[in-house]
Amino acid sequence: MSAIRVVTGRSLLVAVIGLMACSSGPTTTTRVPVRTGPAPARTQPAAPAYSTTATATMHDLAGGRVGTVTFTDTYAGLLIRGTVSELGLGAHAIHIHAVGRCDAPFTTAGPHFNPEGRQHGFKNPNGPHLGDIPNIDTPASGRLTFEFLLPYVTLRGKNAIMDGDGAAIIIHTSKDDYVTDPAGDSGARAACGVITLAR
Ligand SMILES: [Cu+2]
Ligand SMILES: [Zn+2]
Repeated sequence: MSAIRVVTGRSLLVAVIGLMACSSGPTTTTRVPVRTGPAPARTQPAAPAYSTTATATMHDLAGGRVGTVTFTDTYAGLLIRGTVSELGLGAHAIHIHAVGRCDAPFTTAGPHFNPEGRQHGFKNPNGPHLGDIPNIDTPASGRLTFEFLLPYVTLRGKNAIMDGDGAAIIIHTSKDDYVTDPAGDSGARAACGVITLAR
């Protein structure tokens, strides 16, 4: 109880000093605007700089639809979420390629997205490409859902993958060894999706 009394006493003291300062200072009057009428409408907070989204529909070499991937710019990087099937059991490389074209056998998607001119692979001392992504691993059910965050890439901000010629996401037949330039010894391109900005 004594602690409360001390605090109350201090508050009073501050209030008294404040009053004295006001009365002893120059005679300026501070007018506090008094609002009349209805409250002003709240303005919406500014939209976040990173809120852009995009999607890609994955097709295999025969043109069959094998999955979808969504992309979202976040304050932490590019969030990638996907569901794929019909890829075959086991690990597969997955990368963002530099061109938004998926004509079988998907060579039109170009090399990995690589705006910094580095080599391929997380374990490569001269790497990685900014389009490199960790492997995905298809379970026995054949259906796989995955999520990745690429911290140095955006859709429309710094290191934007959606540049003049767009971008594609490709899944390979084999896994990425994370070191062999230029594509991690990951085999043929098995599925491809053109990344398309949401409208
Ligand atoms: Cu690739
Ligand atoms: Zn790469």
